[in-house]
Amino acid sequence: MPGNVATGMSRRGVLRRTGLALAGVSAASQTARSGSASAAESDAPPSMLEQGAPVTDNPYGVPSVFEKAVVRIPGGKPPFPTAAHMLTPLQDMHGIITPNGLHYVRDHGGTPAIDPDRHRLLVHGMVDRPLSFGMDDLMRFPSVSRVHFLECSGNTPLYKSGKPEWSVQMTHGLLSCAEWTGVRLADVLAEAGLKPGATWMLAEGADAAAMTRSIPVAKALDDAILAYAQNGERLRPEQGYPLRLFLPGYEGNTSVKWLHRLKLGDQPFQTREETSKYSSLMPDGTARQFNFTMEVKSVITQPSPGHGPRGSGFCEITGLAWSGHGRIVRVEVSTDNGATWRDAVLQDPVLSKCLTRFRLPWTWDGGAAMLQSRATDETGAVQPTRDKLLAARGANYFYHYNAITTWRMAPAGEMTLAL
Ligand SMILES: Nc1nc2c(c(=O)[nH]1)N[C@H]1C(S)=C(S)[C@@H](COP(=O)(O)O)O[C@H]1N2
Ligand SMILES: [Mo]
Repeated sequence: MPGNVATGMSRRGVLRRTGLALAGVSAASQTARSGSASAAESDAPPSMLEQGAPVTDNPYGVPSVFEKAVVRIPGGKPPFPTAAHMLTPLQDMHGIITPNGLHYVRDHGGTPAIDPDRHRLLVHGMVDRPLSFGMDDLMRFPSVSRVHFLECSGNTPLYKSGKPEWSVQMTHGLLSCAEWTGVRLADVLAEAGLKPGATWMLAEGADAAAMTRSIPVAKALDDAILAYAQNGERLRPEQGYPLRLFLPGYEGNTSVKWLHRLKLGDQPFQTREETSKYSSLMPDGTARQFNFTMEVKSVITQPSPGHGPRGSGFCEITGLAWSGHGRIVRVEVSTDNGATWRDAVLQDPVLSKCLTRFRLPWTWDGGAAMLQSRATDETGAVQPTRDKLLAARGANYFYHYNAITTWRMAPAGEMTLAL
C-alpha cells in the first residue's frame, strides 16, 4: 500500500499510539470494533489519531497551510507602490472559476476602503432625471448573476520580447473569471431616462486614480452589470467594493471599480485613459482608440514553465480559452510547434465571454516538444500566430496581444517560453 514507507508508521506503532495493546486483541475483534478492516488494521494516518482543529477557530475559512505557494505575485516593479498589478496563478487553477483571494488586481491608485452605507452612484448628464443611488437603492433592482472572464488589455506583454523563464502566471496572469452578481445597468438607466442622442457614457471610479472611461451606450444597454458581488460574496475591496461596473468581454480597464458616477453625453469624453493610455500605436503612426473587445485567445496552463511533467509518460495537456465576442467553439493543441494539431475536449460549461477549460490526453515520449493551443470563437475568429499578429500591428503596439503561446519542452522536461 503506498504511504507505508512515506508515513514510516508501523502497525505496532499505530496500536501503541491509540493505546491498544497488540497482545490479546484478535484481528477479528479489531475488525468488529472499527466496522471494517480500516484504522487499526491498516496504517492509520496521524490525522485519524487525534482531534482536528476546532472549526469555530475559522469563522472565515482560508486555504490549507499546504497551499501557501498558490498566491498572486506582482507583475514587475510598479512606477509607484499603489499603481501595481498582481497576477493570478493560472498554473494552479482548476476548472474555470478564480477564487476571490486570487483574482488578479490592477490598481492605478491603490485600493480605497469605502463604507457601503455612504457610497453613492450619481447618474447625470443627458438624462431626464439626474439621480443619486445609495447601495440599498441599487440592490432593490432585480439581480442577475453571470459567469464572465475579466482580462486586462495589457495582459501578455509579448509584442517586443519576453523572458524564457516567464511562467504562465507572468505572461497571462492578468486574467480571471468569476460569477458576477449585480443589477442590469439598462434598468438603472431606464430609471433616469436617456435623452435622445445620448450615445456615450462616462464611468468614474471613487479611487485616488479617479479612473474614467467613455463607454458606448449601446454596450451599457446590452449586457453591462453594476456588480456588487463576486462568487457568492460581496466584492473584495480590490475588485471595487462596494460597486463596480462590469462590461462582459471588454478590456478590463473599462470595468470601472468603486463606481460612483455615470455621465451621459453625445460623444466620447476623451479621458487620459483613452487617449494617452489604452490606445494603440499602429505601424502607420496613427493611434487606434476605443479597442474595447478582447479577442479570441487561449493558453496551456499545465504543463507550463516551472510546472513541467515529472517524467515521461501520460501527461494531460490542459488550459483556458476565451473570447470577448462570445463562446469558444474549438481549441486545437499542437505538440510539434504547429506542424500538426489535435482537437482538445472543451469541458462543460462552455459559456459566452467566459473562460472555457480544455483538455487533451497526451503521452510525452521524453523528447523535445513545442506545445501550443489555438482557439476559435463562435464568430469564426481564430487565434493568430505571433508572426501574423506582429505583421498586422507592428512592434509598437502594446495592448490586446492574443497570439498563440509556445511552451518549449526540453528532453529533461524543463519548460520555457518560446517566441
Ligand atoms: N476605479 C478604478 N477602476 C479600475 C481600475 C483602477 O485602477 N481604478 N483599474 C482598471 C484596470 S486597468 C483593470 S484591468 C481592471 C482590473 O480589475 P480587477 O483589479 O478587479 O482585476 O479594473 C479596471 N478598473
Ligand atoms: Mo488593465
